[in-house]
Amino acid sequence: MISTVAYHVVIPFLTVTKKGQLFFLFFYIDYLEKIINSILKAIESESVAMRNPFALSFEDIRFRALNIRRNICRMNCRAKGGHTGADMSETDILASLYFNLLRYEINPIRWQDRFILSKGHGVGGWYCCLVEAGLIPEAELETYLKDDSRLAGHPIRQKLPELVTVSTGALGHGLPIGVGLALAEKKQKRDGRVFVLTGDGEMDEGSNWEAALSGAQFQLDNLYLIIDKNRLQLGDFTKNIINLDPLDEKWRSFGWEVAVTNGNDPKLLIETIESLFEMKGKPKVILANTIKGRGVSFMENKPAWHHKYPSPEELEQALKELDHV
Ligand SMILES: Cc1ncc(C[n+]2csc(CCOP(=O)(O)OP(=O)(O)O)c2C)c(N)n1
Ligand SMILES: [Mg+2]
Repeated sequence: MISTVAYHVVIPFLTVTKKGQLFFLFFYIDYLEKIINSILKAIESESVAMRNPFALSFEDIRFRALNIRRNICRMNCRAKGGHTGADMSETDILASLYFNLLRYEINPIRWQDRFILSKGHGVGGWYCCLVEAGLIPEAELETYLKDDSRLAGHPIRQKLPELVTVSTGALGHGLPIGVGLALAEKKQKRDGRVFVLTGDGEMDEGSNWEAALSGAQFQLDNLYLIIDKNRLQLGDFTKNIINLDPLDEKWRSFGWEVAVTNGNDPKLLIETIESLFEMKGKPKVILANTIKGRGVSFMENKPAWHHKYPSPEELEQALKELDHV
């Protein structure tokens, strides 16, 4: 209001003098520039308003998750490697993100929201999800873990620059980077959301708790941490290594909005995350209760399946079970 009066009344008044005219011209150009910039910003923010390119129903997401699980088992058996238990644990979370929650465009790929797989060892599940979304050719899964393949044992940004936000594998880095990305969105007045997926054992890394402090300090309500809470880590149950519970109280005390849900049920997971979208002023953490090895009876809840691949006989059995889920 004050600047409007200045521009339209005071400065034109000064134009009665020669110096005043120059002064007026200078400020009027500045004024016009501000208006044009604000219009450009409005157009820009309008043009990045994206949707999920699939927006699938819960039933369809479950179907996609089954395909992903089948591909994980086939791929790990063929490659004689991979973290099968970790891959199968996170599958429903990834399917819910890529087929419903994340806002992005395909052909060409453009992201409004960002995803970081902080539990980088679960990359096999992620590649299979990207195949399901048509973002990686299915035949390329045959190259998994081979020399020079784009599909390395942990996500490498240089190999898949359009798909991998940041290379991960050393646990405890995804959330701190997510804090930086979410803060950048705010500073640049964009409304992208940042989703970070970690394991529960990963919470042993102190860097997560520093990021928790910063996320709350900067009021990053565009930051969503999903913890794949399968109660297992590398060789044992998390409670036997470092007991994290009550994890919800810990996050609440750090100033985060906390939601607890079933991370193997796309309907509950999506509804829970959507209910957080309008909450302002705090970052959000979703404690997604999951089963490690989910979908195949002999893999479920077994520490040994953290970093184990199915034999051809086990693959046959696994595929039979996945046909009847
Ligand atoms: C900094 C660091 N320390 C140790 C490891 C080795 N490591 C790989 S996976 C894993 C266990 C992770 O457990 P969790 O976070 O619960 O993931 P899950 O596989 O259960 O989903 C460990 C310790 C690592 N990758 N990075
Ligand atoms: Mg775990």
